[in-house]
Amino acid sequence: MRCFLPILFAAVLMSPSHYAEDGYALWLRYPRLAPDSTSPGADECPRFTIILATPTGQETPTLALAQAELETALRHLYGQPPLVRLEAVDTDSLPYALRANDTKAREGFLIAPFTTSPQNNTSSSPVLRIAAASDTGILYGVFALLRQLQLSDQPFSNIAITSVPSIAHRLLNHWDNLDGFVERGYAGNSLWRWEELPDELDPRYRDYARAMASLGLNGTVLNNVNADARILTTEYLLKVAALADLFRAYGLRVYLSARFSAPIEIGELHTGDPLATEVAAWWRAKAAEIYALIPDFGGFLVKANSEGQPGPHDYGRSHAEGANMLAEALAPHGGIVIWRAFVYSPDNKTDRVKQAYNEFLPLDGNFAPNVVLQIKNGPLDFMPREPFSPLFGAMRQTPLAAELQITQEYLGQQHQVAFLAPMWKEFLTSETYTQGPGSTVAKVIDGTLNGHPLSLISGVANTGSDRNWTGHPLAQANWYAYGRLAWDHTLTSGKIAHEWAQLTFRNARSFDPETVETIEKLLLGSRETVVNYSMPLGLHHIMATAHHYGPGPWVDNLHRDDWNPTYYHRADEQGLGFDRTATGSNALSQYAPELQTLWGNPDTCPPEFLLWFHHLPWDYRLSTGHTLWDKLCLSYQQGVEEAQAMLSTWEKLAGKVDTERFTDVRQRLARQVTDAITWRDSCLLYFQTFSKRPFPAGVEPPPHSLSYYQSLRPESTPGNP
Ligand code: BDP
Repeated sequence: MRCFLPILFAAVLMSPSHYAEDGYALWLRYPRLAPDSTSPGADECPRFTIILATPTGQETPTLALAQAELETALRHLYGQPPLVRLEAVDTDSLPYALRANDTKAREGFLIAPFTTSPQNNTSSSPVLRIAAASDTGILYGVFALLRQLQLSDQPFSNIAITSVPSIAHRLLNHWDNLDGFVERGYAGNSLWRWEELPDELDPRYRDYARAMASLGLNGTVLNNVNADARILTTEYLLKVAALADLFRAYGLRVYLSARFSAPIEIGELHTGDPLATEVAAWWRAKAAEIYALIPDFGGFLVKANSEGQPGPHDYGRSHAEGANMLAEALAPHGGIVIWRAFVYSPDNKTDRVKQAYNEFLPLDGNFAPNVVLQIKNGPLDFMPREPFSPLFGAMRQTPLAAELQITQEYLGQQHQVAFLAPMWKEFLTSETYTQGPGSTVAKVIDGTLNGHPLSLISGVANTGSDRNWTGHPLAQANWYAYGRLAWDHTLTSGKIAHEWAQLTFRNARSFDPETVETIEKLLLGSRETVVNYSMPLGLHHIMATAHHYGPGPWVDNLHRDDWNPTYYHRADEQGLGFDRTATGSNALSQYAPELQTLWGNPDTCPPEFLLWFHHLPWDYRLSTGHTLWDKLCLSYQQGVEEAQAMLSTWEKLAGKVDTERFTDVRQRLARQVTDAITWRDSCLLYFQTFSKRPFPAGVEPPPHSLSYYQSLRPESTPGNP
């Protein structure tokens, strides 16, 4: 061990986390590990050799980043930088999965012990080879290797991984405005300093791109879906190009949210009609201008005719006509249009959750091949729990992308822990039954079920200018989980939680696997806890107005009926819940017959969707033997108790987690307990005005009256536009 001490000292000085654990380093902390004990001469500082093999074998900016990452990481992990060699590989010798001529194969990688020509291995230390059909594949392979080294006690020389992403386009969507405000952002301001660009480049842009590459995320939409047309002016495009230039080597492509009325607002046209020749010509010219500046520009994300945004309906045209006009402008350059399906109209009295299906299903087959329809996971709006949007099972001829919300708009924002992998897995593994059992949502999105080469997933970012990127230190786990699932949707929540906890909290000098296990368990139960104390049993949209933080089940005075919580819970003296069966809105009819049968009968409907699909009497008896009223009360109570348990679990980690992050998380968990109690007491007192029943045993009586809870106003609510 003699050579480790001075190197350790140097490593600490250079470590990305030498500031104390402020969270900036994310899951890329590279703490010192013990040397690979199985390597010959381990206690003499093993010097690993890593071969990076691409078809050309030539140095590129991406390969330079890959080498630098290996050097920094291994110096920190083992006290020795590796020997890195570039080599050419014959593509035909790569595994079949890496040879296909598509994005997924190109971005895949192979990591294997190098055994073919031992004579080339002049040292006795281990040699690994990372091979890929592209240099981006190599960079992803490097991050996978570094992750693996920190996770397993596998000797370096045994690591063998072949991996190809499930989905071709893996994006973050930033809801960032040009003035730095982040809509539904709870971690400070935008990362993009538009006023400084293009001349000044914040070093943080590189750290962002590196974090994205470490997860295999390959696209970023820089601006809010409620778009400002100015992003498409030459002045802003130059700024966008500066970011794109910087992100390119990390395999990260830039996309922009485009405002449909931009030709009027910044182009001096009098119309934005997609069928007007001058409008199509304007977009063609705009696309040409963009690609001249940003040759690998990804494409446009569009929110049209939704919540006041302009769109093709303004001219009596369909969503397909609008999307196809933009698609035609981008097609010659290889760009795509990501058209959002989050539409519902103020004049439409149909159950809001049915509207997107009604709007888009008739258009199936009418979209250009470079259009992908981006659909939120549920048919309403990122609630703590929703069934999957029925469009995923219905639109077979259009590539469908999932939009997930990483930022916790409805799940406690920056104050509460809600690890979202279990929610996303629930969605991805949902059966659509389109082609019988096994027709999961994941297979729709990855393009395999309906045979679409274009596949895409988007996550609404939870990043911001806060030093730790995500506000709540544990919310980093959601950025991580999103990236890992976008790469491989078959990963389990447990594995992802374990990886993240170990990479983020491992401290080699006092490594305690129990700490990692405790954090992992806390994460895994956290989303269900939030559901229990806020919207259990399929309740939805009963949050406070505008800022969406905390309870507001009593709200009934908003100018749009379908923004009112009372529209959704439908509490009355008879009972609670939204009847979406044939006797109600019949939203159920938008799902496959198998699901209609299962969900249509309250006795077989899973309890978590009960009040989503049914209006049930207060005395309705659940399979657990409880009445609906008692079960509702007990669910809220359970949520509170689980929040309290999370706090006491965390408190046991005192001294095991660094003080900075320990204290920050402890404070937020204490706040979460208070918030959970407020949710429980507000909702139960309010629903009790209808049920007129006492609280069952075990439910703590609220200390205040309903009017007290109705008068509460949070002090400051970031992210509210
Ligand atoms: C809602 C948000 C709103 C977004 C909208 C959207 O409250 O800020 O603009 O979704 O996705 O959840 O377009």
